[in-house]
Amino acid sequence: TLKAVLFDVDGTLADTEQDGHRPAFNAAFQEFNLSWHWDIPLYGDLLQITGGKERIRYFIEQYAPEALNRKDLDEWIASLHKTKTRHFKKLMEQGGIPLRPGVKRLIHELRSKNIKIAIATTTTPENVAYLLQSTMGGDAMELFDVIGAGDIVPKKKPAPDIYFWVMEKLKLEPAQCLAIEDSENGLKAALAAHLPTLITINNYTRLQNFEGALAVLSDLGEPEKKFSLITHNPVL
Ligand code: XBP
Ligand code: MG
Repeated sequence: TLKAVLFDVDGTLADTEQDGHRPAFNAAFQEFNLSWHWDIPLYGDLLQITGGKERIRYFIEQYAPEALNRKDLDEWIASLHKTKTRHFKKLMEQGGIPLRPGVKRLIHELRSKNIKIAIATTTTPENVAYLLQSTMGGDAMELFDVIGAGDIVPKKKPAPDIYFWVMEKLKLEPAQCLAIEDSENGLKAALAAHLPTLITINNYTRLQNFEGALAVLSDLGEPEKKFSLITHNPVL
């Protein structure tokens, strides 16, 4: 029987990428007097690299290799990324990013049925707090039994490490859990951790490969707005 649901954050709980993380990166670049700008299509491409620091490094390698000569490259990326997190916080506090349909309802339904809820994400832990507090109020973090985020494991998604970390804290086996993800990288991580996984797509991820998912849904639905089933994998 189902004992826990493990939620991804970015793209799953809320559409944070396009109007949250992306402008936060751009604001940090401006603050550092860089002429870099990540537009919507470029950001879609950069999303194949999970983790903000990793994404900046990948961008430098592809588009701004002169920065590779910096002796302090690691520290510089870290401080650029810290600035990005500060801007992300500001954006979340302005409250511009709502939870996706059905997320709040599902969280409360699971809790009322004593099914544990957890978070497994590559995003910085503070970002999880900023999003949850701005959308569900000050105590929102306490709704979750385990929160696994950011650099707590060295290898980010698509590696399964964050899911293994969360399941160990929950003291549960994969077959007792359900993962909810929005992206191919997230699905790969969850499947590599042997987790049954449900996908809710968004604009950045709708054309990705979701082979192996239990089902691919438009969203988690609300009583008044039923979700639609995009594909169903009968093998699982
Ligand atoms: C989310 C990410 C994150 C965010 C930015 O992937 O890749 O990197 O884009 O967060 P997933 P940070 O939804 O698969 O966990 O800048 O804090 O890393
Ligand atoms: Mg995601």
